[in-house]
Amino acid sequence: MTAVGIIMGSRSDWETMRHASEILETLGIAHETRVVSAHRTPDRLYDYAKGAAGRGLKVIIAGAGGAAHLPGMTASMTHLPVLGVPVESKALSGMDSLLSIVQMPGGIPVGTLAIGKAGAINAGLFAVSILATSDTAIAERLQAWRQAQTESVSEQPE
Ligand code: RP5
Repeated sequence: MTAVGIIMGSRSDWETMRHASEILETLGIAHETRVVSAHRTPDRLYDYAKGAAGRGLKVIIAGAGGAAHLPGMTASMTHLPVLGVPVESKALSGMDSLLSIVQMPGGIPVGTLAIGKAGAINAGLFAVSILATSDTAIAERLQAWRQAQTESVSEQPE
């Protein structure tokens, strides 16, 4: 069953959000990817957020840039954990995206990651951590991945 939904405000966000998809792929987590814009396709957003839990999704990763309302609006319509990825915008280098996503009013949380690629990777890993709390096989795969990462770090700079 698909466990994680990755949504993004525009196809132009894919270059960033594909990194979330890739880490989920690496760790064997079934996921889906969709373009869902808070501003341009509000009805699609409503349907996606309202239907997510019922379809069996466990976590939603939402990436958006600029006036990035997608993660917050998604969180307002589902009890599932929503992880927000601020996409690096051209005009303000993603500071607009970051502040739009991170400054949620009390009551509707969005777990906000870093701007850009690092945030997308970590959103994927965070989603895996959430799933791992109730799935031993996923926890073992995540621990093995972390161990491999540790072992790949050389002590020598060259
Ligand atoms: C946001 O506007 C999207 O998330 C994207 O980051 C930004 C620009 O979108 P495009 O004009 O490239 O479609 O809604």
